[in-house]
Amino acid sequence: MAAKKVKTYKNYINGEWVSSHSKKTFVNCNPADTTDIIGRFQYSNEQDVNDAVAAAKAAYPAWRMMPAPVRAEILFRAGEMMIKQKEQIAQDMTREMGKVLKETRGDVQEAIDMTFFMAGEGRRMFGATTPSELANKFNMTVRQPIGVVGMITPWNFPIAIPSWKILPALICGNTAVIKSAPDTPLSVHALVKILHDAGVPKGVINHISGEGVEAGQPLVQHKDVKIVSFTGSSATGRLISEFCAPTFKHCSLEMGGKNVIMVMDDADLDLAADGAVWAAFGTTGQRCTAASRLVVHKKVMKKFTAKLLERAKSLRIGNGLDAKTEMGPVINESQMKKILGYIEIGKKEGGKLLCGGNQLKTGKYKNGYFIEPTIFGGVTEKMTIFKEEIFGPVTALIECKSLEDGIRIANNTSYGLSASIYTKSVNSAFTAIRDTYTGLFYVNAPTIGAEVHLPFGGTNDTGNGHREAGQQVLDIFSEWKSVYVDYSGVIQKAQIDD
Ligand code: UN1
Repeated sequence: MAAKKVKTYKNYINGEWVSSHSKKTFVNCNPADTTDIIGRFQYSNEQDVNDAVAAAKAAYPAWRMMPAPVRAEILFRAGEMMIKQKEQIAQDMTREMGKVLKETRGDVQEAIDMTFFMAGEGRRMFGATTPSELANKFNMTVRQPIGVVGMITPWNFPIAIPSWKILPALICGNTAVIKSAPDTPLSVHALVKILHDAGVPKGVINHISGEGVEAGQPLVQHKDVKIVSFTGSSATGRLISEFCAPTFKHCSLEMGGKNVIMVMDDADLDLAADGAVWAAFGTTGQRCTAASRLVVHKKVMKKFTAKLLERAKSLRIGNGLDAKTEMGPVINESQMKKILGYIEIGKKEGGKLLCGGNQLKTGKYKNGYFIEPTIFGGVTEKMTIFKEEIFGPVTALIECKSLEDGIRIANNTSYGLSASIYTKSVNSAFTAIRDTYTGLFYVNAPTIGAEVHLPFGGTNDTGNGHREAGQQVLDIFSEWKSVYVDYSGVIQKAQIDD
């Protein structure tokens, strides 16, 4: 039988599709069936990074000078093209990343939303005008772009997260180089191709595929890269922030989570169980917003657990391209091993395995990376599975005695991305909104599902104070300039008494 021809995809540098100087490629395969090869991608190295940054640097002056509404027109065109290609991109994304089609369509939709939102910013990007202390003087603030942005993106939202970075960076007038995650270069390739076709000038956006050490690190450390925007683990984020420190490079980090759903004794338990299953097992638990801690009031623990187990056990696991599938595989072998390792630790440390816990390896699962939806009961705050981000289909039930106890447990984490409460009491809801130290909070809704026009990010080890999405993202990709215009014609001295 003739082997199926595997397509080789190229880097995108200075408006052209080019091979890596390394002359090496890597294979991208479907995590639901590793015999299904998506394509070969460039194994980029420092020379490729240098080319891409040089192209971005050269393109910057003209792009900066293009009026923002004109830049926006190009982005609007890109958004329209994305709508047309949504289904194809989603199908490809399910093949390369594994999550179910409904979710990959959502991923593309999030990129579409971000494109239109940021294109709109082309006619806003508001600064402030404000009175002056002095007569005949006008004060205002304006945003200014910064230069070349280096972006490092993860595999769990293969197009949405790149769009959160590329679109705001471009609308502000910066140019960019993106290094895609080794597991999902095709989705970034598709996004960059659309930007190319929509008319983004050469050099404004550049894409290189490859690994962290060979391609990511030289990008972060490149002297002409002025801003680094990263989404990934806290460990890598810490390294990146150290690389950026010596030259005071701007650095925006979006990292891990150990998100929590609090279920109070007055909650609608069916609604809460539906939310917990979606937040814990949607995207196979591979969202930074996934609910890996379920803090449940002791009065309803038994009832809630029964409802949760019933739902989790009935989830249909399989290839995300099959419309009936509700949960796909995990991304790759090393992640699978890591997750299974956490399950072992959970058992050893005394967690009670209530369902799942196993790799699925026979029949239709035999060529993929499948793990059952896994729920631990009786989890305490000392256990590793309470503390560490697992990034897989594993969640933990922890008992609380009251609202205050629940909030205390929720806050007992080194992260701080997303939290939620299920309750019918407006007083409990507002108390939890106020006292839970996270960047996102949901009432009677799961921890996942942020919308693009609100700021996204977290506290503690989840971030370094920045917010992506919302208008707040513009603060990552531009700098404020305070402008004073004195039209008095005489010397006026601020803060000096006559
Ligand atoms: C992520 O997992 O890194 O709120 C992003 C959500 C999605 C984005 C998740 N809109 O779950």
